[in-house]
Amino acid sequence: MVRLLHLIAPGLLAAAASAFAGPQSPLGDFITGNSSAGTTFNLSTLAWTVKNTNGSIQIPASVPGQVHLDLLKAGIIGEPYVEINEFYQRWIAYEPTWTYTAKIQNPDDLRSAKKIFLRFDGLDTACNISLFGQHVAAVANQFRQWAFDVTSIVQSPTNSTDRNITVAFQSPILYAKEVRERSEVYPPDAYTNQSVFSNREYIRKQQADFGWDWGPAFAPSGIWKPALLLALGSRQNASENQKRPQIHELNTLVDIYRVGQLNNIPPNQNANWMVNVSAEVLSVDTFDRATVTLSFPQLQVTSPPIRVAGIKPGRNFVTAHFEVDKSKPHLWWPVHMGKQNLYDLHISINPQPTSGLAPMNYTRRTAFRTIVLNLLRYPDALTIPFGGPYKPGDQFHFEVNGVTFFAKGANWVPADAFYRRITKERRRGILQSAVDANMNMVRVWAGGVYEDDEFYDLADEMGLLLWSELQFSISTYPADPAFLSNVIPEIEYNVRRINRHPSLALWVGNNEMEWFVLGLNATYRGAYGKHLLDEWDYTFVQLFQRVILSTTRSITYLFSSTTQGYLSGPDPWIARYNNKTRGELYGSAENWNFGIATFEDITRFPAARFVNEFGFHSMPSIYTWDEVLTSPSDYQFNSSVVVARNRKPPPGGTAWPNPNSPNGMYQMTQGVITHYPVPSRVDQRTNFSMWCHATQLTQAQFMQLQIESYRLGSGRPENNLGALVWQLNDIWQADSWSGVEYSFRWKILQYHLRRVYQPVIIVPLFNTRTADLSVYTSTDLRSTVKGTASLIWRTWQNGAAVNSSVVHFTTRSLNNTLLGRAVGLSTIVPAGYSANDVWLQLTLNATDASGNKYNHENVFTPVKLNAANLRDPELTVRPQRGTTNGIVVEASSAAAAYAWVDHPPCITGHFSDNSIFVIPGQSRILNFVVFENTCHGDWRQSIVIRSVWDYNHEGSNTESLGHST
Ligand code: BMA
Repeated sequence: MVRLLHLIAPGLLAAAASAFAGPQSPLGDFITGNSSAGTTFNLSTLAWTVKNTNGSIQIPASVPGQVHLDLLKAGIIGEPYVEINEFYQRWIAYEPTWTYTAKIQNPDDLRSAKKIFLRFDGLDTACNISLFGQHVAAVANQFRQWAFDVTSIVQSPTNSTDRNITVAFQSPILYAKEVRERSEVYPPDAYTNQSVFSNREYIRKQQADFGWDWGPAFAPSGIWKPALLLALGSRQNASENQKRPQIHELNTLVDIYRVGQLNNIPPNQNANWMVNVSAEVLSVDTFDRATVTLSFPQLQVTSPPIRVAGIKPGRNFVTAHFEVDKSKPHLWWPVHMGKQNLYDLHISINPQPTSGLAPMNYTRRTAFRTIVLNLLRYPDALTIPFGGPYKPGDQFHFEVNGVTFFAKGANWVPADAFYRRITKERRRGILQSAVDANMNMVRVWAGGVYEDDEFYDLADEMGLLLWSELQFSISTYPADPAFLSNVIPEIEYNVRRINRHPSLALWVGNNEMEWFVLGLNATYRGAYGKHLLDEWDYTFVQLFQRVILSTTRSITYLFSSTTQGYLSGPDPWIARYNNKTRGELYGSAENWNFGIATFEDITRFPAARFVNEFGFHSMPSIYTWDEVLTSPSDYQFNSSVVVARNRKPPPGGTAWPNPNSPNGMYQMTQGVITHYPVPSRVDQRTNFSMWCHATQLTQAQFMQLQIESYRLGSGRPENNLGALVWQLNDIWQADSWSGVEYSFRWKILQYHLRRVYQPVIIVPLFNTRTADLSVYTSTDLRSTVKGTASLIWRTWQNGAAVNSSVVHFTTRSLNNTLLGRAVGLSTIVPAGYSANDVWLQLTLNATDASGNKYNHENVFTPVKLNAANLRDPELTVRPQRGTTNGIVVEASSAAAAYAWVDHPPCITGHFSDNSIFVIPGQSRILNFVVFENTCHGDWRQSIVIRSVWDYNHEGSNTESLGHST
């Protein structure tokens, strides 16, 4: 078979690509000067309107913006997230055309420029652009930046009256369908996983816009990123020309690596640094003696002027590199491993030295670090620095600055279905929630967008590593020239843009597609199955790898998120697929088990090098529901509004409400009734709240159990060095796998993650099949820790200690220590006590080699809490005197299981701890870490407290749950 796709040589495509990129320039009306922006006209300052196909709707519009948000502002629609508005608002995505128009008031000001370009940092998605009545371009890729030479249109308009700029968006749903229908080479039975609307794989648009198994389907359109008109140079005279910028920066790759470094391979940490800069610029003229000067003012390091190849009119890559002595910069480290040293890199491009033309100067913040995902085979003769003995096979772990570490984290999904309303504070709040939960890594999952620089900047500052993905997710994607020639510039643009950020940890080709395509390969078998796999291999393993590896030297490329990794490499890297040797271990794993009866079975957890997805869904809190439910009758676990928002499993089509919801609701219900007293409160609202809480407790316990097991994996033959929970955040207010709700409120999970991701932990690992309880310590610190652990059996009745022991331990880096073991409940539980009456409190205090102190607390309940003889703990909470954010939690009569405090909605942030066991006589002080406080008066007057006891007992102070303000 002739494979059309081989006709495309990546290098050629790269050269022909018209993707332009760039961190946002200082914007404003006709800013003149020697800025990197040149003379720019910010199109967002125009009076835009947007209208539907027949003009029956015509309203003011925002640029950047999205049509749903314009309609909301104009009062045409209500808040899309409220009740079932998502369903009522589907027509917006089906509307054939949304046309954005604005009049450019002052075109005469542009007449003197030598060249005029129209620059869009993002258009979502398929649209026709015209200016002054003339066609400029038709484009269809949300993730690219565009720049068009419109000099002749502006300076010699054919239409004497039309002074409009117009961007007409086609319905993304109709566009995707059309592309599919006219396709000749695409898989005829391409399978779109997860979505409500079909054919998402045919449009380069956020894939979750078409619906996902935790989110709505709005498929918004709009000019979603800034838009500029650029006037470069002057046609008038030489002296005028000297004042006007000759070049304009679109996007700059900053690639800092150790001299001799190759992608995917741990570099020599003693080598000097190479700083490679490649600026993508627009130029008005030919400049054949241009120079670039690079400097780090904070380091007092400056390169000599570096001659660059001739710059031509139009689009150019200006590339220069210089070496920085290894002793000069301080390294950038992830959080908890060291400081986040960041440096400004000054870039000066001098188009024509001695000509009097002004150089273009700008700054990019960056850092010095190496980060590698080590996928190489374990050496045969193993000297084991940590853990072991190893299971042979391939490695799968990150090394930052040559240091191997355990990646602790979660998966990021789009923080709103409408990108334009994701504020910096929202991003900061969620990323800070990751850091505060002791995570060091977040996976930017492949069904959203390539996040922008603000997102990576925050992560750079916080020391959060970002496992980043190309935006392709579980489907079969076209591989024909038209598709690939649109996608390669998309990848180049984003890889170049993001590369300067030290938080960038990895590029992965897509979400879960190795598994998906191997499945198709097995289903179809024969020639067609082979075709699908070959085509995928060509695109994601070979082509994208070449694109990324020819763009950056500092980052690892992995072709799929969950994978068996590479069979061989590095030149070229070849995928392993099913080419495995028995007894060996490769790649990363996921764990998806929704069978409640078995999910505590630790023997079913994957023994893998790295587990990059595992999760269970739960309800958000009542406070988050309050944002979108409007009728008291909605406040029931199975009310139609609540069920309609459940997307697990997804509908797999436009059927509404989701016909598969009962399945997901059943799983959550089973999780609750299998483990806890069944919530049965008289007040409907309180009962709903208890149910939501109980689903969260199910989720939190299940995740904690897995992470404990994966962390112990660092000292076992699988040498597990990563656990990323599915998922960190939410796109809207609904049940999902998240640890942080849309309202920022931490679910129970997030508090349990904060504990289980601590550097030194104590783990009661219980095998439900054999009733084997083994208590371990484990650490991911770089040094050995020493300490003591105390194990105290207590009663539910009054929390009294009935048996206790103290164990001294030493635990090596990335390793475990077995403190004790007992088999069989009758042996485990202290003599004379029933398993239903007691629980085990485990605490540790440890010190590392530098004298830093650590502690951790855990519990083991020998029976499920619905079988435990719980008593009313008579919980109380009060403000801690002399503080503004401290509270005191006390149990006056019995031990409280998973005591939980809720803060009012007027304050965001999280408590220092929550979901804790409280013992009579031992008050617990919790501090609130405030993100934002808009409460009137002391917010602590409105705290609500509960524990598992309250699920099915009246009389506590929880009746008014959520009503506080
Ligand atoms: C994983 C993800 C997502 C999905 C999640 C929950 O596989 O990659 O596609 O939302 O599972 O089903």
